Amino acid sequence: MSAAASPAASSAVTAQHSLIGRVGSQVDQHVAAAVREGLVRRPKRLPAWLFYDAEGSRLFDEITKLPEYYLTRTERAIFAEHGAEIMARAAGGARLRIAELGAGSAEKTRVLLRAAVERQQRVVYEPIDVSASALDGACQLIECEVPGVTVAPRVMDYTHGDGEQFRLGSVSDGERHLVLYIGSSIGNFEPSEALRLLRRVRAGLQAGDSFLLGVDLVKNENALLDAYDDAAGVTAAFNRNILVRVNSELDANFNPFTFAHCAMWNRAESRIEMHLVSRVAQQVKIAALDLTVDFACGETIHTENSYKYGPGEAEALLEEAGFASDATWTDARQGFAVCLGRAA
Ligand code: AVJ
Repeated sequence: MSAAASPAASSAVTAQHSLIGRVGSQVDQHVAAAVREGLVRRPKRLPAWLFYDAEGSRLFDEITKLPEYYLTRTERAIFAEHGAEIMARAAGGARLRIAELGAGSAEKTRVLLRAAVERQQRVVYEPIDVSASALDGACQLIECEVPGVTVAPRVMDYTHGDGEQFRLGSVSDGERHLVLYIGSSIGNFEPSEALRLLRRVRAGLQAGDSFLLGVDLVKNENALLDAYDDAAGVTAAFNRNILVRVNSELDANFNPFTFAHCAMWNRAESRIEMHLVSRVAQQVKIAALDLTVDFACGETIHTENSYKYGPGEAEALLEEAGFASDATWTDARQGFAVCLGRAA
């Protein structure tokens, strides 16, 4: 269809496409609403959770192995070195049940679970995720790979609402919960949202329970930028994959290569921002939304914030959320911090 087609003809085509889109495959209304809301506003944005379809999750896993992406390996090294001490402090003489916000497919969760098994022979591990599918598979693997672990997955939305949603199962006498929120996942939240999330978690815990938070630290700007703009282009592919996903799920016609991957350090907000910058003036049709989106040359879609914490900031956040800051572990280069908060 040519760009010069009449408005009437073009909207007829749009309507037909949207019909095919709805009949042929189901449109996820949560995705549809987020894309519409994000692309009609100025500046345009798309929420970072949209990255994680199957291909996006695969690309993220690839990112964690890149030489520039120090976060995962640094946190894993902290767990490997201090796992026993982390467990001892969290347990305080009791037995631990370990919950994790976000499905723990990651190898670094296993490092902590091994440290727990070492201490108490058996441990119940409760991965918590908004999506049941994220909890399948990967979590069950942990039972096989770390003998002594029993996996009890729970579907819960801990990112929204008044906190009523976040309730851990009650523990027996002599047991305490340790909730993990690791991997710098908190970095995607604005400071006010991060505080709300931690307060919600705190409200679901009992005195004596604890919370382990992994945060990325402010550091040399080039090291930060490299981690989000790697030489192999994996992060660029991860960023563009959000457009590929919109194409397939909402029957859109983005050409991902007309958008440049851009990572920048926003010093004032202490965050890395990822954007997709339109290289040309263009129009994109999103058939399932019956929406046409105009892009000026150089216009961006803001796809992610990744907040970096300064010294003492994560501890202050824990305290503000109602935890007593118990201990912090970092690597020798102060690249990443793991903070333990206790529900007093
Ligand atoms: C999964 C949110 C921790 O912010 O570093 C990696 C996501 N984005 N590269 C991060 C991400 C680009 C990651 N988190």
